[in-house]
Amino acid sequence: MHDSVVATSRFLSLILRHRPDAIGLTLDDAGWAGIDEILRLAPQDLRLTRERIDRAVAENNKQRFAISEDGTRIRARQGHSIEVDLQLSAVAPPPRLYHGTATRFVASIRREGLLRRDRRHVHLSTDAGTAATVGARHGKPIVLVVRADAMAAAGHAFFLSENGVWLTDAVPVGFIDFD
Ligand code: HQG
Repeated sequence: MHDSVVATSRFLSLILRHRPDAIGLTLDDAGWAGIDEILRLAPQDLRLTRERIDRAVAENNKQRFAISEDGTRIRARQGHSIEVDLQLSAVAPPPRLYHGTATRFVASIRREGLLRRDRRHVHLSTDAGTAATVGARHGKPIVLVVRADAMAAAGHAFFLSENGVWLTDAVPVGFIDFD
């Protein structure tokens, strides 16, 4: 992605997932914010424009953001730490899902299972390669295999974000393969 697209994407992630208050923005219950309001409140030095927002949405490597059908609002598709209701319905997961983490977290995960930590959900990928990239953000990566079919059969709900990330509340240790 181009530098200005990355800068815009980072800013949008910050205000739409974690800190809308940083610029005095308010999100609705489903995480949507008015694009004109963002343009009004964004720091001047970011030189944010409607065109830059549209480009950051279109060229985003993970399709992190969605614009409403009428073109006036924007939200993040997943990754929130603030409370939002994305209005996703529970769906049956594939048999196996993958979670990338850092080796230094493994001992704790063996004790507690996967916890959502600061986010609304535990994030899981359909392929091990994507999970390895996610894990590398935290240190030496390791990919854990989640037996999602057994979890679903045991009554755990799974959600699929609009950009293909699988979400669940927590993964008990009994459903994780560590090797
Ligand atoms: C770890 C990015 C110790 C967990 C990615 C992870 C993803 C534990 C870290 C999305 C634990 C939380 C989310 C336990 C979980 N003990 N550590 N019991 N349970 N952890 O960033 O999954 O690029 O909140 O393994 O691509 O790394 O921003 O979660 O290492 O989709 O769109 O606690 O963020 O998306 O870290 O990443 P994070 P994540 P974007």
